[in-house]
Amino acid sequence: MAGNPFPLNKEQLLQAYRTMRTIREFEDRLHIDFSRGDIPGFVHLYAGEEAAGTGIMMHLGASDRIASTHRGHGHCIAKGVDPMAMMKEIYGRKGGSCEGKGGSMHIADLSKGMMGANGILGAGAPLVCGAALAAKYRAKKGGPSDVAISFVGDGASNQGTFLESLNLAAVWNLPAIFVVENNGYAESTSREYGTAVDSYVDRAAGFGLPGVTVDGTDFFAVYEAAGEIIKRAREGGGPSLLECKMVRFHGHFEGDAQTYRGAGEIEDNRANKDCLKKFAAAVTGAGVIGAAELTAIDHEVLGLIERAVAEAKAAPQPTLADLTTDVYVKY
Ligand SMILES: Cc1ncc(C[n+]2csc(CCOP(=O)(O)OP(=O)(O)O)c2C)c(N)n1
Ligand SMILES: [Mg+2]
Repeated sequence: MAGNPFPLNKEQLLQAYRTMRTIREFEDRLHIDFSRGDIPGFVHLYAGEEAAGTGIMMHLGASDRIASTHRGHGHCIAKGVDPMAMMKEIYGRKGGSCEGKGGSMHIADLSKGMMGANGILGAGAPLVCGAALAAKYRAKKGGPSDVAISFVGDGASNQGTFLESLNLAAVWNLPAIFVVENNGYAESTSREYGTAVDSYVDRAAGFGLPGVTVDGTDFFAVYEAAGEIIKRAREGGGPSLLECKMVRFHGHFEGDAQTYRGAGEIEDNRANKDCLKKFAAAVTGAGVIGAAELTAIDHEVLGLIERAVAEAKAAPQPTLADLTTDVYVKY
């Protein structure tokens, strides 16, 4: 057996792969089921971006908090939200993460530190300042040194809420991290059309925050950069920004004809920028994990997603009486 050149042991590497594969299968299944008309509402898929959410969340526990985006399924799964309950939620059924009343863009599970997906761009960042302030206060009183992480897309990074949050986090020296998931598009608009600076590190510097840019399709690059900035935040070193450059495999939303994509772009993304393929090649190439072990996980995950869909389809819809529950207090 060759030595392990990775910063994670074998069990952790398998866990990382299982998480990324679960996100991918979950998303690919939603793609199919949405096209059949089985799923109500709007769905935005995270497929292709799995390494970012997974590489970051591997450093977090349940009491660390995150705020997600409209493209939130991957963040939820990586943060430990039950995919069975998520599938029911997306199908709008009882037993879903929010009892089927939120749907894809409102999945939340506070028991896992998942404060919510969010249909409003940039809305998670101020929430994360609040969560980070609470964490800082608790740590001062002898509690755990928790962090709070806001995910934001390249488009949403231009929202005032996001920019104000960077300033507030820096001024208050909060244990907050701002992750810009730069997939090059805001809906159909290329990043260059809407953002003047090339580097989010420069933007962070303008607010007094350290920043780092990584290849978001490389799990290990994300894992290492996130580890450093999360450790710094836990130790009182304050907020940071992490830019993950990545690609999205599907359209902006399900049903998007993607006429704005360059020739061969999607094929290139899938062939050369697939974070799962890259991860698998790295760990098998180093002789740390056998291809058969990954295949076994693939089968296990497929089974899980099959069960999730079957259970979701069999679950009842919320009733009219459910409409007025969980509005304020239960969460
Ligand atoms: C405040 C606000 N403005 C506009 C929209 C409409 N909208 C939804 S997603 C989106 C593009 C988001 O792009 P980006 O932040 O890069 O995230 P991505 O979809 O690429 O993951 C827009 C403009 C919205 N949901 N909220
Ligand atoms: Mg984007």
